[in-house]
Amino acid sequence: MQVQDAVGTPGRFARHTWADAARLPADRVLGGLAYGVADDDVSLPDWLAPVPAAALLSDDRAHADVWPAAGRVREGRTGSIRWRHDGQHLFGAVEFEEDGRGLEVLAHRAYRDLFSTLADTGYAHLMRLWNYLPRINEDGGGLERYRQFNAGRQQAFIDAGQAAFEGAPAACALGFHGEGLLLRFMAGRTVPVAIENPRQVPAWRYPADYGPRAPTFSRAAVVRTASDAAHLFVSGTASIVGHATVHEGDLDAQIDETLRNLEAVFAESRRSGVAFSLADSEPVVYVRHPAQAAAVRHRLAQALGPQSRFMRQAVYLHADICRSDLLVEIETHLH
Ligand code: 3EB
Repeated sequence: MQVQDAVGTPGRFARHTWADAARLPADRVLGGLAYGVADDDVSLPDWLAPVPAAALLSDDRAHADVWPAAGRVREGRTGSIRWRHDGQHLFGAVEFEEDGRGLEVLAHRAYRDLFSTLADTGYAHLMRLWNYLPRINEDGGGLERYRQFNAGRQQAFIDAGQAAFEGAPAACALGFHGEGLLLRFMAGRTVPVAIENPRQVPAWRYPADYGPRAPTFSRAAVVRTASDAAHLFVSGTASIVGHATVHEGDLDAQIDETLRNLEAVFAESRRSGVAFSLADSEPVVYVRHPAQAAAVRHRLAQALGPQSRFMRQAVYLHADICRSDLLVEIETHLH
C-alpha cells in the first residue's frame, strides 16, 4: 500500500492500530488520539495524544484515530499547549497538574491557555474538545469535581468571547483513573454549525440542579473542509431525556436511550445537509463498570447488527461518566 493510502483522506479521521499509526510519516498527519494508553505503555509518536482510559474487550487491538494533514504541517507550543496545524485545522493537546486550588480554577486556566493558542495561531473556532479528569464524580470541597470543572470552563469561554451557550463546540468530558486535567482539541478557521438534539435540553441550558454553571458543549458540530467534504463530530451522548437521566440502574435501557439520542442528532444534522448513518460510524463507547463491557457490546450488536461498521470498529474504554447515575456514553465522528 502506498503511504498516501495508509495515511487516509485529509478532513476525516481514520482508525488505525497504534502500531500502524506509529509508522505513518509525521509530516503527513495533523494529529490524533491513541485510546487505552497506560503510563507504562511503549512510546507513541508525539503527534498522537494519549487517551489514558483502559481499553476493554480489545486488549489486542489498541486503536488510534488519526487526522491526515491537508497541507504542510507546522507545529509549536503556546505555554504548555502543544499544537500542530495544516492550513485548515489545528490539533492541540495539553496536560495540567492539579495544584490544590481546585478544578474550577484549573479548568479556567486550562481554557484560557487554550484560547490563547487559538488567538496566536489564527485557528479561532473550536470544533471538538475531549476533556479527561480524575475522580469526576467526587466531591471537590462543597461541589462535585465535574461541576467545578463546568464553572471554570464556562467562565473561560465567556472571558474569551467564545460561544459559551448556543454555538458551543462538540465535546466529551470523562473521568479517567489517573491524574491531571487533560484536554485534546480541534479548531478551524471557519465557524462550525452547532447541532442540538430536540429530545434533550441543550447542555448549556441545563438547570442549576446539575451545578451552578452549565456544561459548555453542543450535541454535535458540522464542519466543512476546503474540499467541501462535511464532517460530523458527535459529542458524548448518554441516557438523558430533557435534562434528566433516565433508566437509572438499567444498562440495556440506558444503551437503547443513548442510541435514540444519537439517531436524533443524526436526523437533526441532516437538516444541515450531512446524511450519515449511525451503523456506519466508528464510535468510542465509554463504560463505567468494566464488568458490564461485554453486556454493552451485546446490546449494541443487537441494535446495530454484529457486522455493522459500528460494531467492527467500536472502541470500548473504562471511564466514569460525568453524572454518577450514567453507565455508558457513546461518541462518534463521521465524514
Ligand atoms: C450529557 O449529555 C452527558 O461536559 O463536555 C456529554 C458530552 C456530557 C460532553 C461535557 C458532558 C460533556 O450531559 C455528559
